[in-house]
Amino acid sequence: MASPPTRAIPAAAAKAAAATIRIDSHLDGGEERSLADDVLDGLTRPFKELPPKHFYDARGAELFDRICELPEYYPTRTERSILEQRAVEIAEATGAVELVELGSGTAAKTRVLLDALHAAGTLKRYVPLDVTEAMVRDCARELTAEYPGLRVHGVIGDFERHLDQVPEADGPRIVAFLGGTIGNFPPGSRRRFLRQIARLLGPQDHLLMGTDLVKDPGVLEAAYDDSAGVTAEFNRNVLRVLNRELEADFDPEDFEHVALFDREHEWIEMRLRARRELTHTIRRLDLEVRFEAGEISAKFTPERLTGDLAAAGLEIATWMTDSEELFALTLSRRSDR
Ligand code: AVJ
Repeated sequence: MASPPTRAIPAAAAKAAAATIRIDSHLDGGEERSLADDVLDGLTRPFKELPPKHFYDARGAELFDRICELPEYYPTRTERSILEQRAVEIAEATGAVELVELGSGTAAKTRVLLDALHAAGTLKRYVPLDVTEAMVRDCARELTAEYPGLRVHGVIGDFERHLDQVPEADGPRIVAFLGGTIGNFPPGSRRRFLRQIARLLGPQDHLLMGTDLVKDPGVLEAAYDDSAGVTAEFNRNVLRVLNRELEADFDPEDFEHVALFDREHEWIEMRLRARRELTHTIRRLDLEVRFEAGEISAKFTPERLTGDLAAAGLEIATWMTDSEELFALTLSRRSDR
């Protein structure tokens, strides 16, 4: 296992580390426009919806970290345990010299993979892509201290807009997209996004992706409506984001959190349902809305995942799951290599 994050780094070591860290920022204020545009689109539809990325302000990110620790929310710990069991095999199968991670966050699970690649002696570079600059910088500093010789090239941006800013590969690479986040894309955008990811892959590269699997609806619904109410609070937090960023006037307590598994689409739908007839104004957008809004988290069968990957020109090389088949990690390659 990796040692805990190093806090005090001797001056000489810090200087050496600095030389191995490069960070490019591509944030340009487009994020604010994208919130306004997404809200205008999403909340004027007959079935209102908001893209999940807007749920993750500082408080949202904190609440999501708490979700990951909940007894009902199995995806995080299950994915981690699959990674722990298969990391050595992944390192061997890919021979990767670099790891690109989309939505890297604190890179908590990534360390399992970096350990294996480092031990295999192939690892040269880590390329985290994330919107939160402070997280990319902290994690670059920690990882260069933990893994001697590792270079970190951080890309600060939105993985839906800045994939083309990922540097050219330095050798065989793994592009990791963990956490089941692919499930937050509706089917058409999901395939479009997988196609963009596929463009980052050369013939010798792999996509390592985590996907939550279809299972007993009771288990799924509990994972998205926990008894401690943390997921409800996470969902309602988006209303605080709208209040702050777009001068809206929502009282989060007016809304109840609902999580339902839609068997036909095979996704969890999280909704905010107004407890009574309410009309709200979003001042910055000059918009009045009557409310029920939500987001989705799709669950996969092997068939659906194979189909989505095929539409992006990818095929599964290795399918990895836990003993209860709750969650899957897949290594995929270009089908035309
Ligand atoms: C981090 C996006 C994968 O869909 O399971 C969890 C987000 N939202 N509970 C998921 C989430 C409410 C999570 N992802």
